Amino acid sequence: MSDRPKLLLVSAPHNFGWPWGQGNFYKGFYEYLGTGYLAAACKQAGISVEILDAPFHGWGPARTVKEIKDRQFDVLGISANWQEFFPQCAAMLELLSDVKAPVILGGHFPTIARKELLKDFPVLSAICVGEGEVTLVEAMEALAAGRSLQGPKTTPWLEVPGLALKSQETPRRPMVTDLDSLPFPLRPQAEMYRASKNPGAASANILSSRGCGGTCTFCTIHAFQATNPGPRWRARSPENTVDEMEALQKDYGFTNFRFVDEDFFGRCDEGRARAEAIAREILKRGIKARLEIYCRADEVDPDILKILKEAGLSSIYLSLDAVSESDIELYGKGTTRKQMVDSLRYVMESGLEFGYSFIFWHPYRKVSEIREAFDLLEQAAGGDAKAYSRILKGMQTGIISDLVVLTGSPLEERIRKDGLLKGNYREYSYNFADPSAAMAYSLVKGYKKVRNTAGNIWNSLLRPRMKS
Ligand code: B12
Ligand code: SF4
Repeated sequence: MSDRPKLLLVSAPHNFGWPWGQGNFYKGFYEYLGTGYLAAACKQAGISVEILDAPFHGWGPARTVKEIKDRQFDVLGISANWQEFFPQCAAMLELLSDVKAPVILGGHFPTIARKELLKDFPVLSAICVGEGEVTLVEAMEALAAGRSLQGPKTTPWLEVPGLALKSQETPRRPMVTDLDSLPFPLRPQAEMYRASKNPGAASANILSSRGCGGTCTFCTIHAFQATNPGPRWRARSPENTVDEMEALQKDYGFTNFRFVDEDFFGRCDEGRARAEAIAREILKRGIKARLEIYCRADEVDPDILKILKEAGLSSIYLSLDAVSESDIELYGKGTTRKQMVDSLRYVMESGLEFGYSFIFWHPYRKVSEIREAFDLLEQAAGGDAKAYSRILKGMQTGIISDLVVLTGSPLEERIRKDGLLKGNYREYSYNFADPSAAMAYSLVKGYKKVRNTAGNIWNSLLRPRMKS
């Protein structure tokens, strides 16, 4: 180990929607900010750090491992947020089994499944429990300071809060409450995102808040938040948020900004006031920008949309999720059907581009309920055929969208209790309680498979291949 330990931060490979080796970001791929935030905190503390973003390059596990082994590092940090992508990360961890440096894994899924993952992957030295900026800096500093300590290479980490080690968990670390105190994330690929000809990719992602006040039972954001003490929703100030936008405009020329907050409005009055203040700050500084946000159906109304639109809001994504009345209860949405209908009306009347999602299939689905989703859309269209077709176009998940049972989610427990859960903590599937739902599901799924195969053939014939 050199004087100051070197950190290599890897965003684990994943194959979101298209084959490896073709440079994912060309297809409207989203920038991942987790490694950027971690690297910025390390850089600020004087720690030498390099980011390897495997999904951005379209690298699979083997290529990622080759890139890792071609580099010199004293600590390997791996980010593996998504449970659904974990098979690729698992393949990579297997191939890394001879790495001598300490390996630390972080993200939503690793935080939740830390005990099982530490047991199943001997190469892992530690898992970061929750947000990692402060923990990672302290872990790097502890290694630098504790080199003379006897015992395993991670002995100095026994003193670092926020870690799960093979032998024990260190005390929990409170969430960062003053988000303005964090340095802006490093963005090694910003230039390429901005220059992308694909409008979906040519946006800078901005994280203006963390956490969510929602209680959706299929989600694990609340479980992730609950691992460490602190408020469930925290926000950056409007000034700090707009400072970052200004810097991104000045440094790279970005004009499109995608707010990737779990919930932009925070489901509280303070969150709404902050959203308005961000809009005012943008207008005050005369920033010309196109904005995109994600939010819940119970958070939009014409007033808030008006001011955000003045500030550049061009597109909005609503998580509707619940297909039927009974889904609202099952999914713990806390949103009424009226709010769902109204939110669609408001976004349509505001003239914004919009998208929304339903989760159509789950173990308790009754085929007759599916109609309720389309009734809701018809209601939002108010009998206007043009409006209805516009609303239909906004449905981004499609009729095959199915529940992904996440480890640590309240639905995992319920489905297990009902004897319908299959698989293990890394990858669950389920049986349907109603056999006619099972049959209908396999029909739609078969159709989707055929459509995707045709789409892939079309894509691979038309899209120029990038060097992997
Ligand atoms: C960008 C994004 C994507 C991109 C990923 C692009 C990429 N380059 O990898 C894409 C579009 C591919 C994507 C896909 C999906 N996504 Co997504 N995505 C996001 C989004 C908007 C931003 C991620 C981000 O930048 N976060 C900001 C960073 C700072 O937070 P973080 O990742 O948690 O990192 C911190 C800690 O986890 C920790 N940490 C992380 N890594 C490491 C590593 C080390 C070494 C250490 C020490 C610490 C550490 O420290 C970090 C800093 O504090 C989040 C929402 C969000 N705000 O997180 C949703 C989100 C993560 N996605 C979500 C979902 C559901 C999906 C999909 C499953 C949706 C779907 N059904 O298709 C798919 C996955 C599909 C699949 N097949 O698996 C959910 C997850 C919900 C949950 N866990 O219950 C989220 C929270 C959105 C939401 N509110 O519903 N997604
Ligand atoms: S609103 Fe989104 S982030 Fe919040 S609990 Fe529901 S699904 Fe999770």
